[in-house]
Amino acid sequence: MVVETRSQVRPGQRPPEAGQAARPGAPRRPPGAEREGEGFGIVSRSSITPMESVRRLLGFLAPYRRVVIQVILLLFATALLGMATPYLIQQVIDKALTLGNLPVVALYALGIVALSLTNAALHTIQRYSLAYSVENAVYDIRNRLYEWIIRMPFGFHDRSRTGQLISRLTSDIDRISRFLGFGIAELASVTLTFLSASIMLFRMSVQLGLLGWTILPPMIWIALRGSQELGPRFYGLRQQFGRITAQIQENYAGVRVVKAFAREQLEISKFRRELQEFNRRRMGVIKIFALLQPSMSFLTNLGLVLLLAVGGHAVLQGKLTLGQLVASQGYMMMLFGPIRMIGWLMIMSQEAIASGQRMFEIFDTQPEVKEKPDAIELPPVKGEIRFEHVSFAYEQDTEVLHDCSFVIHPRETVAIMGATGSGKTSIINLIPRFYDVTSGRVTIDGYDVRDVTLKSLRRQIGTIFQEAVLFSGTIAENIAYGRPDATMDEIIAAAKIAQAHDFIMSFPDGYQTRVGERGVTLSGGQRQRITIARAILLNPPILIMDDSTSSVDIETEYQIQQALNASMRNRTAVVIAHRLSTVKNADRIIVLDRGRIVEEGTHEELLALGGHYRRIYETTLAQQEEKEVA
Ligand code: DGT
Ligand code: MG
Repeated sequence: MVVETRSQVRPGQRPPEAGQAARPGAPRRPPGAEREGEGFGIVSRSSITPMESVRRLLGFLAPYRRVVIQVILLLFATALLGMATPYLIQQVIDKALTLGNLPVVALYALGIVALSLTNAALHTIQRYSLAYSVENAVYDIRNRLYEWIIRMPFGFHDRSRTGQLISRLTSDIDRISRFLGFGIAELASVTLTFLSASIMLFRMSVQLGLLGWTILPPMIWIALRGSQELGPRFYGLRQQFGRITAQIQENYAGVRVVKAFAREQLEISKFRRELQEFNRRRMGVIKIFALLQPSMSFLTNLGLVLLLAVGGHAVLQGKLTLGQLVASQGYMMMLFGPIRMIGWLMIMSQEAIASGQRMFEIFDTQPEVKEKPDAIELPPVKGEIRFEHVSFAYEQDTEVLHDCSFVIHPRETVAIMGATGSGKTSIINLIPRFYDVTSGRVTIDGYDVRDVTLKSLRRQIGTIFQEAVLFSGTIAENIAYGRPDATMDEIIAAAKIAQAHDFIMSFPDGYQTRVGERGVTLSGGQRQRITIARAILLNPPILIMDDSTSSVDIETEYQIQQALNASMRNRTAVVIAHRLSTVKNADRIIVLDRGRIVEEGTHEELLALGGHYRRIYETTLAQQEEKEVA
């Protein structure tokens, strides 16, 4: 399957944002913007064969096999019962109507009604059983998918626009569910009907059977041609629809930027163009339909006329009864009906198989960061972090850290400094093993982080990310995210250390104030203090913090600083520092330059050295000092 990689926002159309241009290839992107040529890194040409896809899709039905067998039996029963109606009509005409025997006519009529009722009842049970097993199977698929996505490591989520991935997979699952829930059963029923109607027709009259079969080839040809034409057109239509939704989503997310740069008109005309293209493609589909259905009807009617001519002739010659002629007409309709369906079913099956290929491809992706089968529990640590000749690359051949070695002692506070893009975030990402080193090793209390279970490792490391992420829920729930069992007292204690208690209490609902979607809007500084409280509540022996540069007022900055100082006490702390106050508080400073450690020491030592640190100090930190004094 082809993966759409066309960027929705072309470089020239991106409104220039401060700082964005300064860092080509930087990982942070404006909301909604996609790097040119970026895909999911998966499924360009599937390694999963269509057969395997079908086999594995059916595998999802395996737990419900008893119901599935019931469905198959019911399918047989209904197909066979369906064959009885024309036969009964034949009997009623030949044995009763032509002889004027009304009571027998009534008897047959009752028989036909009873048969239809039975058939309808069996159909209902069959539909319901099928839906039961398929809905359960699809439930299993969705669950597995969610679990899989949430368990995938950072690297995967960096590569894929997760939102798009999920929406793509949702539509794949829809297609799979339609195929399992309707397609397969219909395919089976159509085939059964076709075969038994053929047999019945030939039994009525070989001549009429042959006649029916001569109409079949052109019908099948039209059906298959139609599905060949429609398949790619449908695909194109969906792609275009995806483009439209993506644009709506992006403009919605970036509506402030659109307005700020007065680009409304441009966005509107862009949207109009996409919509026109959508309409054009829709008309293409409708055109095929407009040709397809009338030609099918024409062939069906042609078949009927021929049947009347040939069959009527036979009746007049006494070779065929009137009842047999009428029944033959019924069987011929049953013969043609499936052909009209077959094109549809082909498209549906092909799509579902392709969706299955895509889905299984994803399920088969091996995560880069994987627990060893014999990983041990990391015992409670003192908090010594050691980097030994660590090199690291997000993508092959572009190393962002080169041969980094350093030791952070238990309870030490170390600040990492360096220009933007120098690799600060990358360094601390390696400690909780969000990524794996390319060479060298990272150890905690002597344990290689790759030898221990991820859970036992991450439980002992409190992480405060560069971006403060809060979930929909109350403030209390957000603070207790890592420890849902925490008591209210513990939550409040953590919030106090993080300097968050006072502003939380200023809300009418206090700790029960809802944040996130449809909740109160918090300022950057407030959000950050909540995430600090979240990390403190874990009471981890190691705390790592990616302090954001977000400019806050002096008062907030002071409070965040207090929060940090308090939270770093009594544990190993690694802080990416942008503020002089943080740097001065650190026991030691590590200076990074383009992925290399260039200097290491205390504030005074590094100033005296007169190298990188001194330059950073003179250009940025000293100004902060002036601001603080002022
Ligand atoms: P900051 O936060 O702007 O002050 O910069 P740092 O020092 O935290 O830089 P960092 O570690 O985010 O980036 C170091 C280099 O690695 C930079 O050239 C961009 C690149 N990089 C960062 N994240 C990713 C990623 O997810 N994928 C790829 N391919 N490259 C990345
Ligand atoms: Mg960073």
